[in-house]
Amino acid sequence: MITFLAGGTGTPKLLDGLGESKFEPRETTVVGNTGDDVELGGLLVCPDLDTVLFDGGGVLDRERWWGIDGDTTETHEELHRLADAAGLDGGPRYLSDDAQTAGREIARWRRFSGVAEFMELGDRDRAVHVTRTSLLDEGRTLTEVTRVLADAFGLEVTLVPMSNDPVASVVHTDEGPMHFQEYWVARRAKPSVRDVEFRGADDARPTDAVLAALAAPVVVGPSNPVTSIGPMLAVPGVREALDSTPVVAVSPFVEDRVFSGPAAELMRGVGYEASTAGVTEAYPFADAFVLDDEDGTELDRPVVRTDTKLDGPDDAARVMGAVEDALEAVS
Ligand code: FO1
Repeated sequence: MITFLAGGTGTPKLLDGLGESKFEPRETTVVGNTGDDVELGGLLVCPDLDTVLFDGGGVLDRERWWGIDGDTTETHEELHRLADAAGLDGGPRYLSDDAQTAGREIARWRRFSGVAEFMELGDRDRAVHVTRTSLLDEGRTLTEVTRVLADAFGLEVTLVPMSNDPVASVVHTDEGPMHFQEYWVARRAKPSVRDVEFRGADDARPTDAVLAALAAPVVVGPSNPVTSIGPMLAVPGVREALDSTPVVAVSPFVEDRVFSGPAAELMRGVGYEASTAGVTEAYPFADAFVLDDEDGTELDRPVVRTDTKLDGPDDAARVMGAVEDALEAVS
């Protein structure tokens, strides 16, 4: 058994190397970040779960690493196809009386109007959000809904959200607090970051599935340590679980250079150096690291070096090989 902590694009890109590795997809659990999630026009959008979902299902737009490749406007047909694929009965599916009047707790602190929708939702992508949100409204947990969607997309790995409770990544900037998606998609990471808050995390619980997954050796892929991995670490019990199991982390930096995304600004914003050294400080539970060949950072923990660029399946297989070697050194 092996568990990956995934958010953004770094870990999903690494997961492309699973097929070439000694890790069995059927014995692999991917714990997905949900701090990035938003409710948009009443639909719960879970970008980090969906990247793994779409990649595993072979439909990911691999230029952007989000959304569905070649998405169209055939929303209605897609909703029916997806419901069929998931084995869900047709409608009308009237929600319980309680649900008609109660707000959706999972969407707390991240609700946006759909007017002038600030994130682009493709039509087939939207069908996933409609299905997810509707199943939540029918009373299923995010973990259960994610399993239904994973079956519909034919995922080999087990994909679980980090919690069934709401945790919202709120970036505190010089222009005020804003949800991560507003900071990243609408503002293109322009405002300067003063802090990052994981609102709701103190009251959130890791699910039994997450705790069981964290009893296995864990790989923290080269995701953004602050907004992709940070929300998971903020959920009570997760750090303790990581302290008690072998953990290998792949640095998303080459010394102080980052491959993509706003990781550097966010790291500085929360008081870490924007570098591999900062990542090792953020991950005190990591027993070993995979660093780039050109990364000379000296560590007090075992290091396996390789070219950590992830531009395709060959790269992913190579970095996954380094992860295997690092895990062997600490297991
Ligand atoms: N990223 C963008 O830069 N612009 C978008 O309009 C956008 C829409 C979007 C819709 C669904 C989805 O699952 C992801 C989407 N993303 C978009 C990516 C997303 O903002 C981030 O890259 C992730 O949250 C980081 O993990």
